[in-house]
Amino acid sequence: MVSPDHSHYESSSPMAKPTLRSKASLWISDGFLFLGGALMAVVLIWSLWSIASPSPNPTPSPEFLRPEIKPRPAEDDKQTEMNCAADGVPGAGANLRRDSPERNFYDSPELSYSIGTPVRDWDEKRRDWLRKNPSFADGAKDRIFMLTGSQPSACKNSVGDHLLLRFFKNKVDYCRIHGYDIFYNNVLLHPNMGSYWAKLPVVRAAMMAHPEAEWIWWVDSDALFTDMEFKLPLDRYKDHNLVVHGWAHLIHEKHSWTGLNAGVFLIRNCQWAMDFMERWAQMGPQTPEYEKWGSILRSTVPDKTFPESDDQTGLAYLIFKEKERWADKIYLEGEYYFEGYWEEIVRTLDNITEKYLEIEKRDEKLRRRHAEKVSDQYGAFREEHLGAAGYGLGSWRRPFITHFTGCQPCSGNHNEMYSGESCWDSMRKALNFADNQVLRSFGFMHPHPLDPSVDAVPFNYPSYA
Ligand SMILES: [Mn+2]
Repeated sequence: MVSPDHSHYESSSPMAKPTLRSKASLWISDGFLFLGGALMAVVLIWSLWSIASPSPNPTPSPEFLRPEIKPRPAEDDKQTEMNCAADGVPGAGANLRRDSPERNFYDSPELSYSIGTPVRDWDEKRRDWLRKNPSFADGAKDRIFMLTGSQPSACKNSVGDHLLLRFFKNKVDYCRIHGYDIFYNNVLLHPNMGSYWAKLPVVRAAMMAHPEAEWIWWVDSDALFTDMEFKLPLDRYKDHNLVVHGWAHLIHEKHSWTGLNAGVFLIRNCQWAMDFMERWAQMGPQTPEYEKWGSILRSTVPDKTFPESDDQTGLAYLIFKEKERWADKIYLEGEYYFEGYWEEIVRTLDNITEKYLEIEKRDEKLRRRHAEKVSDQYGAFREEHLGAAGYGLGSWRRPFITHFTGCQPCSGNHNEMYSGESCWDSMRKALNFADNQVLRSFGFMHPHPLDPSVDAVPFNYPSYA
């Protein structure tokens, strides 16, 4: 996305010294180890119990130490085989080797994956498909499908493709940890919808290609997860169909195009969204109306500085101008970094690392080695310590998504208010900050935020990692 207006660049402070190993040795003593072992037993019992029991029960019985694996009712033999270890994982019982032979919307010759071809009765069509493919019904209510992508050709910037690979790897890591599917698109699904318009046809196609998903989550190629544990608060969005990072007063009162950011959004796979995508796309470069929309947007959005119609200004316009039709179903998330501006975030990462180390000093179960697959559980444990951290600007919580708006890793162009170095160093720093959260489950970490090498972290509990 093109860059929004923001404050002057200030060069980030010199990188903090490596802290991981030196800190660890200060506080791990024999006494601590002994006490740690005893506490650990208590914590382990408590934590296993809290996983197994959905309702509060102050006197856990011994069963909780033997997690029970219940076979599901057999639909066919293969599926039972897949299911028996999958209890509690949403959608893990999905049968990938069976499609219902009954006719469904995929058999309708008049339908298309392309934007510009409106779909009717999509909610019913999706429901019908799920009815006929019941192994996908479990978990369908909250199922998320992530989308991202970049241009079809090689990057002009010599390290651009490497950076895109790292940004993509970060999304794959996040999705693997949370059990989400992800698709990376690098072709133009509509030949005339390039740059920031290119995502619209991808979202439209994905809605139809993935009827099992309730939510499609677009995340720009220049955005990355800097909290690998945080999960979208989907309950909060239950009455909404589109979620973007934004501030209502900036859109409704100021008609500002920077009142939201269109580089990350969550859209429900439903008829409303089909209609909305068609409406939004009507402002795009593939239509004869493109120039007209350029002037309409420029005349109604005072801080828009360039003549072309763009997706972000178009989205803001639909919210303030066609309020009755759309705004009720659009959630402007401003509480946490649904996506956040890198220049504001990257300078806070060292302090956040310190704060999280302090939490881990206090809570042994957070230092416990565990399989990557159960990382969600440790994210929930950590959450208990983050009540005072706050969210967003000024918080010491790990920022959820850091967006390198204005840096353009692939082209190498960047907004003139930053030096190229600040962009590239900040990207490496944020990528390593995120990577450390993943690598520790594999037993390694970067010793310093800008160091590409890694050190092994001690295996034995409760050494710090
Ligand atoms: Mn972007």
